[in-house]
Amino acid sequence: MLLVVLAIVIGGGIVYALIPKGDGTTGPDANGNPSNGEPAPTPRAVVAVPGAGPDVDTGIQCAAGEVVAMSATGTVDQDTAVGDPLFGPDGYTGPPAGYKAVYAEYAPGALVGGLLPVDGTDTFGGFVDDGTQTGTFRAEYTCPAAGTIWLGVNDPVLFDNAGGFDVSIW
Ligand SMILES: [Ca+2]
Repeated sequence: MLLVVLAIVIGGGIVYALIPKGDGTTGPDANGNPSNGEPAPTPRAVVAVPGAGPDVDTGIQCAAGEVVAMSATGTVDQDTAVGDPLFGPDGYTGPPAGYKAVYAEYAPGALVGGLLPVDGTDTFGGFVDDGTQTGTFRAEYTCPAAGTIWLGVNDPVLFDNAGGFDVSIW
């Protein structure tokens, strides 16, 4: 019996040692707990945002002032009729090239969102590559009021798009 207990203790130690400790900027701490507003171990929702729209009501509610962390992967073809490059959640970030945006303050084709029912005055964007070389982008949204988060693509012409983004909301 003592050997079994020792094996469990040793095994537990090995498992603990194998848990990624992180770099202090992403993910939970070594105990799996969120820290400093970092993403919780399991997202509240994983939402598919189609490049060809329409905008998605995520069903995720937030309180006024709440900071909601999100991560996103995927690419969108902004116009399947031409051979443009695919854009990630950060959209087109190069010099002006004629790409149009619904919200001029964010990059064309970027993953954007906002809050229902105050859509249009509370948008957010600014997803940035998290540097893990996995095509993962992150953003934090401070909810300006109580509401439900929506997500969409910053493109006024959606029907000619393809692809989409997968978004985890923490
Ligand atoms: Ca388009």
